[in-house]
Amino acid sequence: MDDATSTTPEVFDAAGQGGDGPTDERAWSQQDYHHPSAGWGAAKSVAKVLIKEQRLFDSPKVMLAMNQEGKGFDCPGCAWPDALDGLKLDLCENGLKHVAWEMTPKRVDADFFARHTVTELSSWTDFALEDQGRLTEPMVYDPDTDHYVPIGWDEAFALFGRAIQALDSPDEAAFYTSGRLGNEATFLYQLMAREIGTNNLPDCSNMCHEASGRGLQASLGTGKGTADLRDWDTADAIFIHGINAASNAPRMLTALAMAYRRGAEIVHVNPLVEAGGGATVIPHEFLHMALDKKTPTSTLNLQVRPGGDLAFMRAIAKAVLEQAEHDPRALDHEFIERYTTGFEAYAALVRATSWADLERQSGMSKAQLLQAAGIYSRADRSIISWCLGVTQHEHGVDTIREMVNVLLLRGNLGREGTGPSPVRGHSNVQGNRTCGIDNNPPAEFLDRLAAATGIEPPRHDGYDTVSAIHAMNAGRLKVFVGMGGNFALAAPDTAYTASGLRKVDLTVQVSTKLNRSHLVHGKAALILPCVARTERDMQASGEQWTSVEDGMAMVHLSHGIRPAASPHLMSEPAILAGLAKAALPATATRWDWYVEDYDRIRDTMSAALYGFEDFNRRVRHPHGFRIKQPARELVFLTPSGRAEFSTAPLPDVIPADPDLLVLQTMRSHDQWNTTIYSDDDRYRGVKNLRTLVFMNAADMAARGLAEGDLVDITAISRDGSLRELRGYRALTYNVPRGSAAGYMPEMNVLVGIADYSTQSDQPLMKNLLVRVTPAR
Ligand SMILES: Nc1nc2c(c(=O)[nH]1)N[C@H]1C(S)=C(S)[C@@H](COP(=O)(O)OP(=O)(O)OC[C@H]3O[C@@H](n4cnc5c(=O)[nH]c(N)nc54)[C@H](O)[C@@H]3O)O[C@H]1N2
Ligand SMILES: Nc1nc2c(c(=O)[nH]1)N[C@H]1C(S)=C(S)[C@@H](COP(=O)(O)OP(=O)(O)OC[C@H]3O[C@@H](n4cnc5c(=O)[nH]c(N)nc54)[C@H](O)[C@@H]3O)O[C@H]1N2
Ligand SMILES: [Mo]
Repeated sequence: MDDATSTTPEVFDAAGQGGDGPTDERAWSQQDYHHPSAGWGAAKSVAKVLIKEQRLFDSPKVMLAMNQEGKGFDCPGCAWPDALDGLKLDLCENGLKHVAWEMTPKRVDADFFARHTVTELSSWTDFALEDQGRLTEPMVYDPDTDHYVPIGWDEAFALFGRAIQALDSPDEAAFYTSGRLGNEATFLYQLMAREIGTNNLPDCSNMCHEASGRGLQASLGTGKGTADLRDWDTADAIFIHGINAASNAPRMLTALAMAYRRGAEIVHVNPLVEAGGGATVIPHEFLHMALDKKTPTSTLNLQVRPGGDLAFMRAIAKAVLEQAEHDPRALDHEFIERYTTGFEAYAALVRATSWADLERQSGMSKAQLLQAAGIYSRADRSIISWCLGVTQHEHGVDTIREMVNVLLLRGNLGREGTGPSPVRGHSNVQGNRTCGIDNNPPAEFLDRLAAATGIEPPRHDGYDTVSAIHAMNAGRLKVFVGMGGNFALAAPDTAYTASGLRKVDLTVQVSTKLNRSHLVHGKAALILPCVARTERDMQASGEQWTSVEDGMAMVHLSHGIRPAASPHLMSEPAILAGLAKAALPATATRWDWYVEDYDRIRDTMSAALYGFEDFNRRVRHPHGFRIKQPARELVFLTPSGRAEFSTAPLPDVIPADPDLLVLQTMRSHDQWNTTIYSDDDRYRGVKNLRTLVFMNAADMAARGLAEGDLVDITAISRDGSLRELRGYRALTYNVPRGSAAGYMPEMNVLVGIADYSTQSDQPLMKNLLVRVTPAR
């Protein structure tokens, strides 16, 4: 990086705030990006990664095995579903980069750890840490020498077992899940936690789509979206809120381009005009690829005020209700009558909300709002989809319920081409929740689990991500297990999270690559390396497969095809069995028996989990199977037995102090959550710079800032505490006045632990109140 200084507080010793990319002497630059998304820019970027990871030769074979029905592995890149015709080269630049990252020939072995102390590694960038390659054998932290040293698997398990048995209460242990974990391992993981006696199961969903689950559950009685890929292929109008599709769900672009060709309306609602709101070259259309021929992926881009999506949706509802005064077809009266409750109260609320308030809170003119409403009312079938731009706000749950309200008005549910459609993040994050990762599990789930497994699960709630961090800091958490992920960097309030992790007696990280969470560790610490998604998993009965659930509730098998990165790796289910047996000497669960043959885990899951009946047979179908969505069949598991209109007050999302900006933290094109591939952000035209803040030209001018000036960013937390990042560069960008944007995870130093939504408990990662001033 250039002269951008490090930050305060220096959370990770010499390393600054974490989340940094490769150090590079090149100067930074920024230009507008005029090319279509995907296409040759993407192809070039993939080639670079394959060359860097020395994977140009065997990659084509591996890539062709990705997302192919009935064989091959599920792309770990995102949760977008696989193409249903199974013929397409169903892959994307960022999926390929993600797989290449996993397949690197580089290794982090015992010699590596012997050469570097933890203190030394702590001064490395996060890029450099992961760039060392794959972890090869279990390691334990040695406080006398400050090195990680090798430990046998059995000894490692025994260390964990002793730590669990030494607890005063099982609730002194917490078990974090990142959304990579396959369904079978997920089931064993929650079984272990609950047999130990705790529901402390924080997960990345607590930072991601918790609001979606809660909103949909309250409105429709299901925590998932109802739309699937066929619906995306048949909708007349698709509304896309708060997703950077070209970077974070690139295979969605194909669905959007196809929708455009059939004449569907595609409305992007986002404070930024992202590349997905432009045009794309569809990668498997080789002729178009050769000619760089682009297809639009948008018919309308609307720049919403941060947090203004509820107002935007209510404006659509208001326009629909006004139209209904003279046009009986504006509302689906029959649907409302038969399937919903609360319509009158909602309609009264909407009528009572003024256009002036809706304009102000959405940040759009009435003309723009009516244009969007016109698209919605002309369409026979509409889908509304969203991602983090909606969920990581205070009013995420209310906003999602408002989206459902709007869908209900015109019966856009339970029919082809319609429905709510959250775009999930990690490739199996939805499966994790389905298979029991829930710190607040419903009683029916626990009853079925008890009946199927014979364990007595605890009935009280456990910690989620935010409460787990508090518990660590208060000395109430003694053992923390990270099943994948990078908790130290992904979680909010980096300094507070780090101090919490350091107070824990034992941290256990099950990982594929070295990351910050191995360096910010408990008094004792284990690194347990595992077999990855692309790799073969051999057990006593032969080769095993694992299943995953995509973001549209399709469950299918994933077959690793490459040899494991090291002969000393264990699979995630095998590691969990080892940990569980050590922690539970009198266990009633046949852990080894399960690991010998994952079909046995699936048989128990059939009995324990709703929607997994006959799991082993159905999952072997070429596309797997779809978990039944009752709401899709117009069966509503809500208290009223109907779809419930909500009546949330219109939130005021405009900061009272005009000097404050609303800052969102987002991903660059060249990163995967806490994994940073480079300091570039292609579609936003940025090269070699991550320590930046995008601002509106008028907000720059008001602060006397010129392009590229160094600034300090001070976040004002809800509890009044201040957090600061120094020496960032302010860049002019097309963001609404009063808002700003920068990158996660480094900006997690600005997210106060008190800054979480009271509706979803999600940290407000898209809604920080900050002051930006010229650097001191
Ligand atoms: N290549 C790649 N793919 C990924 C990931 C990755 O890091 N890299 N991460 C995966 C994960 S875990 C997830 S959860 C998803 C995340 O996918 P995204 O949700 O696309 O993630 P972000 O980069 O945080 O982008 C948030 C988007 O919301 C917009 N936004 C911010 N505030 C608002 C608002 O108030 N209203 C609206 N309408 N929009 C707003 C931002 O401008 C931005 O476009 O991607 C998954 N896929
Ligand atoms: N400020 C801010 N913070 C955010 C967000 C934001 O938008 N803004 N987004 C949030 C969201 S949506 C999410 S989902 C979280 C992500 O949080 P996490 O899921 O905790 O983080 P990742 O960066 O995805 O985890 C990367 C690590 O996972 C490990 N890993 C990779 N593959 C495997 C595997 O197959 N098995 C195992 N056991 N380990 C593996 C590797 O060691 C790698 O270093 O971050 C959240 N944090
Ligand atoms: Mo996520």
